[in-house]
Amino acid sequence: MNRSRASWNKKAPQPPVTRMTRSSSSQTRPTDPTENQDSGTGPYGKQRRKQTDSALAQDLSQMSVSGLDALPTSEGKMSKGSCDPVQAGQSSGSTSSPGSPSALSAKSSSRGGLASVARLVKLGRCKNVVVVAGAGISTASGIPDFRTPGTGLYANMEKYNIPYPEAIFNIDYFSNDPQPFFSLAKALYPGSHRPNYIHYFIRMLHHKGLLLRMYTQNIDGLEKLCGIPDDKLVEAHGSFAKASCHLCYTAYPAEEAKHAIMNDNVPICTFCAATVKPDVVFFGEDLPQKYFLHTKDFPKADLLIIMGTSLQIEPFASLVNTVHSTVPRLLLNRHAVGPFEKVPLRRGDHMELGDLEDTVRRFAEMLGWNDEIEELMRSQETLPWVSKWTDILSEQRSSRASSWDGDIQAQTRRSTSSQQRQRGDRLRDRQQELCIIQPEQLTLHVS
Ligand code: CNA
Repeated sequence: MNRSRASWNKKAPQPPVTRMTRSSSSQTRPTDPTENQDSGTGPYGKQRRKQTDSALAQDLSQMSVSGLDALPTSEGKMSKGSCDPVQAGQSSGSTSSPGSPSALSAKSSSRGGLASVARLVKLGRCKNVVVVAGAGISTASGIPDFRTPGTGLYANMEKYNIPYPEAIFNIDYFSNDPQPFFSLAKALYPGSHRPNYIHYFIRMLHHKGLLLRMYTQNIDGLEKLCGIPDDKLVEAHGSFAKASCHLCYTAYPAEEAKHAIMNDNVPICTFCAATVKPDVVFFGEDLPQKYFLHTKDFPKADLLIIMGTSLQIEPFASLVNTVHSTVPRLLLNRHAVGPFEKVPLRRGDHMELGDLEDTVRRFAEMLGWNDEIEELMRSQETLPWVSKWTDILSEQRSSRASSWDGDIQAQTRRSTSSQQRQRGDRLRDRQQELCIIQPEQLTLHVS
């Protein structure tokens, strides 16, 4: 993973600008670059202009919001305007009155968005589906998200003894005290959780040849575990699959880092003796190079599915604004988030609010994929290597455990002058590499 210097306070530039930092949505969100685009340039625009495809025209006329009446709240957001029914409902603690502009707006979007999108897929209109996902797709696997009140990690921060929630992913804070992150890492490390129906739904999109790419913010590795191939997956916030020094970026064996962290030890860089961390992207760190695929993928997408994310982290959140303005966007979440908080919704935007697993199951039923997904889950989850995977790993760990600690300590002591020279060269190379690639880098940020 390439990194540049942290740029904490930088405002998120608009995609596809390539330098970005992690931020929350209280920051001024970049304007939707697709809003002023020629609506006829995308595949759906062309279809609409021809006005020959009545089925599609009907689908487009049904672009809808479902569940808005039932679940009108968004999360942790300041009201953006009194005419926003979501915010109005939230601030008054009640739903909109039947004749209010907000109610009319919600009504005019009517129901059936999920069915409309299912129909488009069945008509063969969506062959380049991009999925954008967040922690909400893994709560059904027993992994808490960040922001869900009560169960989210941010609501349970006192046990990590940090001054504010984001500190746990702040690289400077980590540099000073890695313990809060390591405590969290113990809970998030892949191994004890299994992919759920939602992950397998996405794999089925791939199986059907429809998945252009999945962009996930998750670090739990469940996408890979359910069989979504590497070339279809962008783990935008990194993963636990690799580890390196947080200071000089020297690679460190991921399993050894895991072993140390799980045993409440601090993995130490064999080069500069700074703390090693899993290659999870912190605020102020660059996103993986693979993230740049978005510049090609999003303009090519003919359907965008956004699942289980609060769209609060930049630059990831703004990706959803980089599909063509005529491309349908489907939000599956518990709450309206990001551009879906605006009323009226953009033409072509759909949202289905409620429990994600329930929604995805209904979506799969509409597509006629449910049996196949169930079968895929059964076959994958009962594979002998899958069920034994965690056991094998932990057996390997414990058999190597006694030698690891000694090895690592010995390695740090064994630093001969020739090794130091070699490492000096490596560091210089690394610095040069960073200088060369710096303009192309992405940095995660929080505001
Ligand atoms: P978030 O800010 O916690 O948002 C999650 C969203 O999912 C919220 O809008 C929830 O309402 C929604 N949600 C949660 N459960 C459900 C459900 N069952 N049905 C419907 N909606 C649901 O998390 P984001 O992903 O938006 O934030 C990005 C962070 C979270 C990334 O940096 C991740 O690394 C980080 N994170 C990842 C994991 C993981 O890998 N599983 C867990 C916790 C945090």
